[in-house]
Amino acid sequence: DFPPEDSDYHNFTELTEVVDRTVAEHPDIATKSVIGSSYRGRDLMAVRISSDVKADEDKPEVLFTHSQHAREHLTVEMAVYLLDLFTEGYGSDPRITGLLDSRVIWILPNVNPDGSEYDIATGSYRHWRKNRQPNPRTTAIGTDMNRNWDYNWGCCRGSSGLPSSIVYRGSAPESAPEVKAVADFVRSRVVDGEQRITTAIDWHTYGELILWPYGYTYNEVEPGMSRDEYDTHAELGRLMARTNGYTPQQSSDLYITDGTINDWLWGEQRIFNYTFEMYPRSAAGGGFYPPASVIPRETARNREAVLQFLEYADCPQRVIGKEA
Ligand code: 0X9
Ligand code: ZN
Repeated sequence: DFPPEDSDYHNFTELTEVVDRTVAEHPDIATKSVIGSSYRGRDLMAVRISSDVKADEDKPEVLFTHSQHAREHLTVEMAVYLLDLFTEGYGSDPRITGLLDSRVIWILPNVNPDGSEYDIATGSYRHWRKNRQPNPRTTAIGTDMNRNWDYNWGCCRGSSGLPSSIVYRGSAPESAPEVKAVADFVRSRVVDGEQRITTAIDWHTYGELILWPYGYTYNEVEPGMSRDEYDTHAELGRLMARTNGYTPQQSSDLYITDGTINDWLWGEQRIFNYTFEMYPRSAAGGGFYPPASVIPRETARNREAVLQFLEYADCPQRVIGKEA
């Protein structure tokens, strides 16, 4: 489990309890579904939050994915914060009430539960990143889920073909069962040929960054990313960054990556999307393991960014003055 001084962090059992309690207390607006299983058989949970004031067909959907990387435990706390923010805010905070009346929110609070649990199992952090899926013909365990998505997989030296690497891309796109399950879930939101999810944030640590696609190329405009689409990502990213003090930039400005969820969500699904790299800014702030005392501050720090993000979910291009 977490070390005693970090017991405010939620392990997977505690996270499941929070989810179950939240939906039990707010059955009118929150429902849990299990979208698949991890390699070791843990539930991959999705929480849907929305009111039924408006027909679903008229509501854009927003996706939040958390904890692709095992050691990035603060992102699970971000999911817990969002669950509470939306369910407690509905009916009491007019802005949140309006958003839940007009949007469908999907929170996937831990898409890599095997990795998270492995990271804390001995009581001392193991700095684990990948999932816990064995690889054939080697003792090296795990695939980096954020190199396993089916868009330009392995294209550009932004991942590794070696199972021992921390950025191992897996044996094939979606070879990680967790990635396959989340990708299937996203594909299942295509209704009548239209992807209902318009916008998404994938939560990571650390660096205090807001990153937008593509990660596989340094170019801003590429096949499938027009100037307006790039500018929409950049403008909305900068707008959100003004509220939390993070640094906004294209993903590849950090380093080249391929097979990430960001590139897949945009390249394959046309979902405007970001990676948020949470606290700390540098290793000095505790790296992947900041003290539990920062959880309230560093989750609430993203409140305004998330609410503005939801406000643009009906038409992200509005941020550059172009209603698509
Ligand atoms: O390398 C990653 O997967 C992310 N950073 S982390 O330190 N959390 O591992 C960054 C992914 C950013 N997205 C793209 N470059 N597309
Ligand atoms: Zn990460």
